[in-house]
Amino acid sequence: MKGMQGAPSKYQNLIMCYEDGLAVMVLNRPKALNALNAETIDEISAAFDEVEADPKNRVLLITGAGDKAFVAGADIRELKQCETEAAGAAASEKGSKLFRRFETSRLITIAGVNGFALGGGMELAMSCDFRFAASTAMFGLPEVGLGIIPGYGGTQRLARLVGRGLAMELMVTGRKFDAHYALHIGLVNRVVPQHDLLNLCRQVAQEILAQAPLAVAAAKKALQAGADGGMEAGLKAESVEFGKLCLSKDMHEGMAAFVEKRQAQFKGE
Ligand code: CO8
Repeated sequence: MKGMQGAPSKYQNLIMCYEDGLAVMVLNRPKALNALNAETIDEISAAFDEVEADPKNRVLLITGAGDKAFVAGADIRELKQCETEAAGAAASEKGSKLFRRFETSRLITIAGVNGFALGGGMELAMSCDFRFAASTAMFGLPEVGLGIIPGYGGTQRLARLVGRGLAMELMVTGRKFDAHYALHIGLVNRVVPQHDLLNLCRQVAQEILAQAPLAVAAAKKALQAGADGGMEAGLKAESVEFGKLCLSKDMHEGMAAFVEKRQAQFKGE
């Protein structure tokens, strides 16, 4: 993404920026269109630990460097070396466990899809809480054309996002599709011109950051509990989380601010 390249980074394939509660993770491996090799998966994992460890960070935006690609998939040259059943299963599980953390984390994760989001790249975007896309973005799960299947949770998440029939069609044809089609099927929340994508993501992040931190995390937890365990589990989690929030200082602040007609000053307590 423009404006994000060239910053010094302790990572080989990532650039991290921190902006008052918003952490921005830029996948930056231009020679392979930001494809995910094992090193990049390890770096995403380490950077995610770093973001989560600091309570100041509440929203994580993931995007790709450059104009062309979000992430063009798992690294095919590296995957080609995967010749045993155990190695394949382990590589899949490693990425899968990492992406699952985006769903179970207290952080709200946004994918800013700025170009190709194919295979593992689309799987990464799908594991975020929601997605915005540049009008130039292209999506697809082309794995079956390589003799494999999505291995980072894509066989499960696409059906949950767009419904079983459509997910099956897209997955077994390996067909690529554009941002407008992604919007049409509900895979992304909004499509904007490439140059507006980062601003849109920042603006929505600011909207989230203005809310009570514990309430935002609790809302995500309840929604995820229902997505994972069904309606009963979700409703149970909702009540439990609601109860916990009644003990929070922020609830009292939010309601006092309403009554006193002023802006709430939340502390995340
Ligand atoms: N892996 C490795 N290198 C890649 C990848 C990739 N996924 N995608 C692009 N590159 C490299 C190209 O090889 C090329 O390098 P070089 O210049 O050295 O030849 C460079 O990036 C630029 O790419 P192109 O020249 O191909 O650019 P084009 O504009 O012509 O095409 C495309 C862009 C359409 C995105 C094309 O590059 C493409 O089709 N890429 C592959 C997309 C794909 O099939 N992705 C799925 C990969 S499999 C996967 O993601 C499985 C996930 C689950 C794994 C679980 C176990 C680990």
